[in-house]
Amino acid sequence: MSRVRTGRKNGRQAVAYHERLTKSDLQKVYRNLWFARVFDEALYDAKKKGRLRRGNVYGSRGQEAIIVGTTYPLEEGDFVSPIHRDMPVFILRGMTTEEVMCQVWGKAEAPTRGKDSWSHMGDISKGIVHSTSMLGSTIAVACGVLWSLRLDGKRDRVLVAYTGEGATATGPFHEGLNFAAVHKLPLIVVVENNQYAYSTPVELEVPTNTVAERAKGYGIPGYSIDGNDFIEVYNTMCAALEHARAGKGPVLIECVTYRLQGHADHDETRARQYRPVEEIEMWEKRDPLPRFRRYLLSTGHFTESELPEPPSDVVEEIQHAIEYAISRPDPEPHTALEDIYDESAGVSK
Ligand SMILES: Cc1ncc(C[n+]2csc(CCOP(=O)(O)OP(=O)(O)O)c2C)c(N)n1
Repeated sequence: MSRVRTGRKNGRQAVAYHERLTKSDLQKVYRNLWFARVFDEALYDAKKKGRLRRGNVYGSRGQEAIIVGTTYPLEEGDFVSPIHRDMPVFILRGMTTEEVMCQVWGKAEAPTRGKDSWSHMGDISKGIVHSTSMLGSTIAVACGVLWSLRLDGKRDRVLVAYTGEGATATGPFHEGLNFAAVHKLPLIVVVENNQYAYSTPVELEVPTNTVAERAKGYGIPGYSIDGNDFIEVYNTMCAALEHARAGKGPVLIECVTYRLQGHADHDETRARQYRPVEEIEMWEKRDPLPRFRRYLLSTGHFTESELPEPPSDVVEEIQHAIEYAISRPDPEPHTALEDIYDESAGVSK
């Protein structure tokens, strides 16, 4: 059985930033959590029914509290660098649901105009850094973005770089974090420790007790927290943002979680080959969505009927965007060689 770890806060008591969230904030958070869940379910369903024939679906089921808890406290002008399991981050940071669905379906009007699919896109005007295929290099690219912002005098812009625990075992992750720490760049590394890098369990990727301990080598704060608890993710993120904006350098947040399905749609884990059934069942009980709903009900400010599962407008928005994407034209073959080189940068074909 894999070494399943529950969140630990490294002995620090987080500040209760969540107490400043209004009822309307909490309602938005609830909606965003469901948005991520329905987004995931709708794409798996489309793939299964043969409506989506290109690429793979890499889901975030079980990891929604990380997606929402790390994006909710961000400000305009902040940057994110999502990876394959963070598709809702693109939308929560300003891309439209239609744009993202066009990317998934490889359509002509998609951000990469059909040249790539899934998360291999970005929009720097919205602070969304194009995700790199080579895992771990996200951190090195993030350093480049932050260095360029520093040269432009924009020192208070924070970049949140997402990564899996498996990717923390790559070279560029360590080189990037070292550079960020030496130069005190405002980088927040969110490690989504979902216990497996495809089928490789965390203990074969990380020799320390927690991923957060890796931060010690760079002299930066490292937190190991419960990634299935929105409140804990939100509070830790707010503290990290204060640290980074104050010019004190990077922070590493290990969000301990579990992906409640296979690595992608092509990994059904049908035979439960590499994950014990009891382990899956234990994590299903920690599902972040019912957990946040229970929290809202316990505050006494919400009634059952105010918290539908899922909210109908979420389902409508996602279904509408899928139908829109399917109805849009594919790219023309002659566009395949367009936008390959940035000729303004003096690179010739
Ligand atoms: C350097 C590199 N090696 C291998 C791959 C293929 N690959 C894509 S996702 C993945 C699993 C990554 O695991 P982890 O970093 O823990 O993230 P998770 O998928 O669990 O969210 C692998 C091996 C890759 N994209 N880049």
